[in-house]
Amino acid sequence: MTLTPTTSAPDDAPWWTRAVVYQVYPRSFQDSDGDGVGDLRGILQRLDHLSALGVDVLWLSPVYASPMDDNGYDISDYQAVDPLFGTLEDLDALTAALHERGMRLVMDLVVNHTSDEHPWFVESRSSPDSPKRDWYWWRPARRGMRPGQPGAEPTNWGSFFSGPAWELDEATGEYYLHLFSRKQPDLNWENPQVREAVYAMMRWWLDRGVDGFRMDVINLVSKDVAPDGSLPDGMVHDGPYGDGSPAYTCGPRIHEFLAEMHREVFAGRPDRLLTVGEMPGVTLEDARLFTDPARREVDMVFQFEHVGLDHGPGGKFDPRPLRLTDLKASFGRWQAGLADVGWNSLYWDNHDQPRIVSRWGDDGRYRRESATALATLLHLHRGTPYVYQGEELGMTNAHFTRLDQYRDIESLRHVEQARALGSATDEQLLAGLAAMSRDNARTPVQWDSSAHAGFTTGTPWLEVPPGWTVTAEAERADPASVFHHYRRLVELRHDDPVVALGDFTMLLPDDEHVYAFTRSLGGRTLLVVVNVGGEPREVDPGVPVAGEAALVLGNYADTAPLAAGPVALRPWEAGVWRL
Ligand code: ISL
Repeated sequence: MTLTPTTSAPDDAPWWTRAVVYQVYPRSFQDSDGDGVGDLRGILQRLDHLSALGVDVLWLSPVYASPMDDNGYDISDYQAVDPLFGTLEDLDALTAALHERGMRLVMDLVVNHTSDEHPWFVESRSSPDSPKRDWYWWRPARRGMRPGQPGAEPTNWGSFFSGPAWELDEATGEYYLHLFSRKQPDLNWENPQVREAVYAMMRWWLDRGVDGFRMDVINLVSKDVAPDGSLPDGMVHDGPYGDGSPAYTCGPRIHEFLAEMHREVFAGRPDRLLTVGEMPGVTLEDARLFTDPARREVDMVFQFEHVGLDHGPGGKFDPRPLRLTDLKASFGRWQAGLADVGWNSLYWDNHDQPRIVSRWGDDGRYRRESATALATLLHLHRGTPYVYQGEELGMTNAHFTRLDQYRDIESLRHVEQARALGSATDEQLLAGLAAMSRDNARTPVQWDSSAHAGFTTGTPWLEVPPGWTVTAEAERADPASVFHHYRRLVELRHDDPVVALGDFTMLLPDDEHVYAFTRSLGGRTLLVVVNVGGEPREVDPGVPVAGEAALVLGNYADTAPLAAGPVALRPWEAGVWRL
């Protein structure tokens, strides 16, 4: 694969091209007051950990006032901190402490929907004549049907969390749209007052000192709320619902809205800010438009192609093994597609995805090797890497054995729906959740070997995985650990412009076991070779090596310099060499 050479010179590239972002899911990071839920003061106590890792930005999942139907992604007051997490003063203290350490704070922006307890929605629902009625999507029952009659929903769309995407409001006899839970009504972005209210709130946060936003499902805000969705063979969402996604994924006015948001919120502000749009279903073509600096929409997007590669015919809870060649084809296409215009985000884990070491690595015998191999693979791509709390420790999935251990709304609704439809046995449900539930990433961060892994002195809201052994304390004490490997990857990106900005060339695209590529900039080239499996392998990456190539980074203590010819790799061995 030949790529267009990179035009950006290292010196004028934006700061975030050489930055690494660390995501904190506050509920599970560190509890400071013994109520079993993590909080802002807990984060403040652990900033040394972030400094030791060397990350540049903290992305904080929502801490706003919320009924917590979806752990804070259902917001009832955008300008208040939920008491569960602390106070606005605690947040200011966190911002200041991060700035003192040379880090930035990126807040989560959840404006596709609010909580149904947000005053905007309370007012909207109060009457069809409410001045805020049009701030949300209200529709009468389907023509010729009675409100509440099965199938009378205005469209046949399913919600992301099982069940229909419409909820009947008995009082007014109309339905409101909720792409997520019924407690997360969708805002109507067609209404300019809604957009202005959102922009004003964003400016308020920036004025307060935060450094940008991760924008939750921001590509869903422009919608064509009319057509029924096609009924898929496989279930996109559980149950007999149509797929509405063509009507709300990157809808008709999405680029206009994001350009407007940029003008109204970000224009003229210092370029220390960072914006990243979370965009399920975004295509590469659209991502180029969203991240083209000349268009001034967002700096980068989270795309979902690679994390969908192991979804089976029955959807995400019916996973299949990853084919490495599929991952190469996908990542390779995104690297090439955003080489001349735009920018990638790189991630394995977040609060919605299972843990990478359990998903595509080996969380038993080769936990350390596979976690570091997969980290090397990802971090040496071109783009801004995101590390999710605990990923840098090689934390594993939850390994729950009972359905009653789960807390996540998506998992619980999925179980409820499957039981109602009789579409899966409890054993099948348990297997699906064990592999894919969002709770896999949400178990408490394992700090030390004390009770509940040092996360809380109380009872954690979600159990620490039974049989857990990994701890931050042990990881930080061991120079060969997953933690120190992540630290070295961060350092390498800071220090070497080839890692930040070099061109990407995929090698061995048809090999099912070894992932290999080069990065080149200004005549300097790095070769990356990763054995993605527990068997030893020998491959010839097919790039000329004159004499010996020095090792830049390996995940075995004695990974050797590289000579011409085949490379012998031990289980999950990963190496970066300078050619
Ligand atoms: O995790 C998912 C279900 O498989 C995704 O579809 C997820 O819902 C989607 O990525 C959007 O995620 C974001 O918005 C949701 C919230 O529940 C997620 O936690 C958030 O990351 C609604 O706000």
